[in-house]
Amino acid sequence: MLVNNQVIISAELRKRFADARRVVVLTGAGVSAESGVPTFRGGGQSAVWKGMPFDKISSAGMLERNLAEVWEWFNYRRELIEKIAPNAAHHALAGWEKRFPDFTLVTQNVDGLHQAAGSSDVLELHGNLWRARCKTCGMKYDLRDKESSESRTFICSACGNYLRPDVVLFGEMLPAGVFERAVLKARSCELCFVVGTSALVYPAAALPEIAGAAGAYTVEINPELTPLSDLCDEAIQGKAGEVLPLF
Ligand code: BJW
Ligand code: ZN
Repeated sequence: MLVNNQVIISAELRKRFADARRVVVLTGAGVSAESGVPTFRGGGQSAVWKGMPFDKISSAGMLERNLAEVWEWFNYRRELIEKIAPNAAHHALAGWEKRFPDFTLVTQNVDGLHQAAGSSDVLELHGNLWRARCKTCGMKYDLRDKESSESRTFICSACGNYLRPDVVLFGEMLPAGVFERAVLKARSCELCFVVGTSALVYPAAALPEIAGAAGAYTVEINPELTPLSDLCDEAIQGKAGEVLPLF
């Protein structure tokens, strides 16, 4: 609810928040926007890298056509995110993990900022750009680790084949078991928040609908309306870093 341009949390939502035990939160790029991480579609324009829209450069096809270019795009983003800190939204959600007996944070973000804010159990649907994995044997590498990040070749030390960013590109399957775990939690939660996502990318965008269909009270937090706004019980139009700390 907006009163004089100020977000007011409804009495109904306050009560549900106070009583809830099982809570699911789905986040998207908008949660990191106030930290300075560019969104994909949020500004009304697609993110572009060297003239290529992000859905082309972040695609399974591009990985096959030009792995070096994909690495350049992810190296650029890691350099950007390295200088960035979590914001009030990340910190509020890290606090919720301690507050609720059964709390599940599901993110589409690959930036690692939820963990940097102190969230310890994050279901990452689209992977993490701080990890690489071998295209052949699947071995994972931590790119924060000096040795891996200094390796300019991005070659697997176990089998000698190429590494790729450990993220989920368009047209690729999500990591085994992660979405399934999120669906189980969505089906049994009482309260489901969907924060800072355009809700266009599937299967992630289905989670709030799954929660709502199973009886959860659903709440969207986003300055813009999305395809989910009308389906949620409440759509709070505001920035994540301003709204989440109000709870
Ligand atoms: C703020 C704010 C502030 C701004 N506070 N808010 C069913 C129907 C149709 C298509 C499909 C379907 N099922 C699957 C598909 C295909 C495809 C898909 O969904 N396509 C649609 C786009 C049409 N999905 C897939 O390919 C997925 N794989 C899959 O389903 O496998 C099975 C399969 C395979 C093949 C065929 C069919 C099925 C994989 C999806 C992987 C997505 N990957 C990316 C890139 C990750 C790597 C990288 O980082 O480069 O993930 S795409 C990109 O979008 C990224 C994001 O995680 C994802 C979602 O974006 P998000 O987070 O919503 O960001 P934005 O920018 O879109 O929105 C930001 C929002 O924030 C806006 O609303 C702002 O208003 C708001 N905001 N400031 C709060 N301060
Ligand atoms: Zn390997």
